[in-house]
Amino acid sequence: MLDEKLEPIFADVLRRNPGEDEFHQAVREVLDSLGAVVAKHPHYAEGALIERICEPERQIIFRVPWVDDRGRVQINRGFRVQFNSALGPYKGGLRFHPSVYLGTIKFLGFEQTFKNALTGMPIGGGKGGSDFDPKGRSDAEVMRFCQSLMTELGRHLGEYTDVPAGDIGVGQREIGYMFGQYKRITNRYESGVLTGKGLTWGGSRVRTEATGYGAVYFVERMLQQRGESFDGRKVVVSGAGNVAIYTIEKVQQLGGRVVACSDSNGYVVEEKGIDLALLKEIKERRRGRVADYAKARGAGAVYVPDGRVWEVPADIAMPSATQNELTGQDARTLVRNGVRAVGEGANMPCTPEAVRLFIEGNVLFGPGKATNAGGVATSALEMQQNASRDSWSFEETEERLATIMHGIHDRCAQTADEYGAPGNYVLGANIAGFIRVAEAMRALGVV
Ligand code: NDP
Ligand code: 2IT
Repeated sequence: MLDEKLEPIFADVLRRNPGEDEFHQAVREVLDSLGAVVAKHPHYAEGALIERICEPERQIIFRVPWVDDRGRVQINRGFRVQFNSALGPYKGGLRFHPSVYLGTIKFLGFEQTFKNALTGMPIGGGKGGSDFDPKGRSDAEVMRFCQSLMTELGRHLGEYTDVPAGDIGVGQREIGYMFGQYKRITNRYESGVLTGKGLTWGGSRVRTEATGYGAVYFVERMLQQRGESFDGRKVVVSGAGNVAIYTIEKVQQLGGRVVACSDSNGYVVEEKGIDLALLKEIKERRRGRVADYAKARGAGAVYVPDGRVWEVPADIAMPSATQNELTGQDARTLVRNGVRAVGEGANMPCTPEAVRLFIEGNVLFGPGKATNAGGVATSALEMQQNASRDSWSFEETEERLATIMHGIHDRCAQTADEYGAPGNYVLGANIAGFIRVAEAMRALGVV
């Protein structure tokens, strides 16, 4: 049940944003946590502050025409939702996936606003992307698409205005093509306009690893609260992209054994542990599939097409693929198999029912907006290096990332304690993120 002050706000969100289920879900989860805040501090419900937080500052939708390798004209739709700039320039990734529509980008931009606030860094929230499907496209096609997208998007960006990065389907290759086009259009080497750049052209060390590493740091800190660690633990990771790969890497460094990972076609399970060097070779260099990995491994690995990776028994689960990939049914299976901790590497991968089952089952649960904040935090470190024309070592940058993740963990834990829900990181993250954004918005007036 929503607080009676928040009920009409949510009703309005439903009415004004029809058909955007993921956006409704993300807003609902935050509003569910805010009842305790408006009860304790009624001023946060004044001045339509919460209504304003739920309404993006600007939503941009545009046509992206490009020519494929056979000379045919293709049309995609581009989006940028500039959600909230109270704390700094809009900051958040671009997602290229055929499922992308306005509701996807709005839910991600909304989540990003609170996530970015939690990092304590001066970044507002935004998100963008396209329904373009990079799978099976040549480098040249990807380049032409990225250039066309940036020709239109570029006018809305700037290092003090809006700073995109990668997300699903967008990695260093795409950031490179977009940065090149932005540089050409503006005739400026404005490094700080995009993050996730390559090391020779303004990128930061550790940005590639940051989301996965950060998620593992967060879960490690949660485990420490119960006197536990990754050492000797069995871990299941979903996805096999950027976040999944560097989650696996850090888990292995901490002595854990990752026994399964997946993509949208199926999962691979390997009791001895995933061979990360081979997985990287197949995913990062050959742009192959998890099935190719399983085939290359032979007898030790079992590939399960169309299966649910959460069937594999694990002590720790790290969903790192996409939204709503872990359902109530999956949560029941995981709890039955004795899962002790779940850390969301992806954005909103667990359905509301799954989240409820984990919390009720006393499973340590790290929500995405806290657990996966290491990516955007390291993007903010990249902006910092660009602004000072500096470049830090791997060790220094990773140290900063670890400190930031521990800070986020502790802020969420303390806030949960303060609001009488010890150990509830969902409540802690939503409230701590909200208060930071809300304080800035109050100070800046009705804008
Ligand atoms: P990638 O594109 O590198 O990898 C995505 C992975 O998830 C792939 O294995 C992909 O499989 C799988 N996947 C994507 N969509 C679906 C789907 N509809 N069903 C099943 N599997 C799917 O993306 P990232 O690793 O960067 O992103 C993963 C998640 O992490 C996303 O939720 C993203 O928003 C979040 N995130 C990313 C950050 C970053 O810095 N990159 C930062 C914070 C959060 P397939 O190849 O079959 O599509
Ligand atoms: O969801 C996310 O936090 C990201 N995709 C990273 C955003 C960023 O600006 O680095």
